[in-house]
Amino acid sequence: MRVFVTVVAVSLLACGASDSGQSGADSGPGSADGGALADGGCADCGQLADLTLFVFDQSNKQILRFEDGNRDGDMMDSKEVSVFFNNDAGLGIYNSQGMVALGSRTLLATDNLAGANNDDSNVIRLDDSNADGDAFDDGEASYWFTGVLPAGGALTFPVSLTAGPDGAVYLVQNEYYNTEQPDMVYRLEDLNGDDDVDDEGELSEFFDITSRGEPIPQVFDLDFAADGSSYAVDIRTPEENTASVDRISPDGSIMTEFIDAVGFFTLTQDTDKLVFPGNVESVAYDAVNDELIVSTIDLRSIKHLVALKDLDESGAIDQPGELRVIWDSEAGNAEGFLSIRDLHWIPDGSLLLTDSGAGQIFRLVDENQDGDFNDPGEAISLYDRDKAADAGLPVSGNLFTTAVWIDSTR
Ligand SMILES: [Ca+2]
Ligand SMILES: [Ca+2]
Ligand SMILES: [Ca+2]
Ligand SMILES: [Ca+2]
Repeated sequence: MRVFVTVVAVSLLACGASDSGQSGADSGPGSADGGALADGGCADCGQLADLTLFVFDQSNKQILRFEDGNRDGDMMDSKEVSVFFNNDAGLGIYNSQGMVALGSRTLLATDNLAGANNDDSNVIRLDDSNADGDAFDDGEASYWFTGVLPAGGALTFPVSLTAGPDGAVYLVQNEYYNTEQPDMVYRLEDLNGDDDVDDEGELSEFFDITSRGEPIPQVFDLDFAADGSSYAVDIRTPEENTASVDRISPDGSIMTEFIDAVGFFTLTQDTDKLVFPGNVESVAYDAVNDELIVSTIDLRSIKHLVALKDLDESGAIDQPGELRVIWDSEAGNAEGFLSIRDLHWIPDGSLLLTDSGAGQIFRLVDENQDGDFNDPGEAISLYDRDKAADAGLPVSGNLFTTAVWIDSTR
């Protein structure tokens, strides 16, 4: 049985500081002023105020911004969705696979194949300083990281961008398509506050994924726990059922396997919900329960969310009771659900799911507090592209990487 605790104050990690206005007076990721949350659990179901989402729409090469302006529990009302940035503007955004929100109107976004010739990879900083819902105005878009690497050469294929608990931002470079550069986790921090990381000491190598040897882990998502450990989705060769979640130590010295596909299957205790992961997709750290939430795509096309907690501190998920299935797409009442592209934990205990294929965003809330999100009414639709046109909102294509900013709750 999972019991949500009352949250008095939580370090919001990648999420936000208390910032009641919409002025862009933002704090950085992991900022010390954290943010005080009211009662967690169901008192706030569907009413998480000041939740801002940025989602990359891969089909239309644009970033959409979502907010629940009228506080009715969805992001489907007038002016609640806007085109924040696209590939028509100067710097452009062609394909983002990693974004970090620095505020309700400030965003870092990786771009593969950026620019007029779609040839450079970088990280851009978008700041809607005039608060008109986009970053198209003068001075609102700039390079945060131009892509020049410390060991020479340039960034080629960033696949993830994550805020760490130390205030730095971590970028995963995955050379899936060539071997020009090593696969690497880079640490980026704007030490001098000039809104870029191109100054001395602002960029360093955190973990060399290539150093793990063959088969080189194919990392496509990364999230941090409070102790500085980071957890990576490693898809390697799904056809051989070798998908795993890997753990990088807080000092970046070693990567070990946290759980593999066999572990997912053998440690599923509820035989009605056996997990046969053909792939793992996204990870999110739950700071209240100190556990890792992982999304998997089953060989039977069922999607699962699994909660992992290393109870005996062996460094791996290897005991019964260390794995719980908390949602699955068969039982989970998420109408029309097709595919998980991104997963975020919210400090009131809810989870955000970005459904790529169907163009939907769900918020999962454990209304009856029975430890899962499978009960009626527990999958709340925040956005549904099939209904967006009727509401006069931008109609998305395939929704991709998602960044979350949280100001406060009522
Ligand atoms: Ca609304
Ligand atoms: Ca603007
Ligand atoms: Ca700087
Ligand atoms: Ca439930």
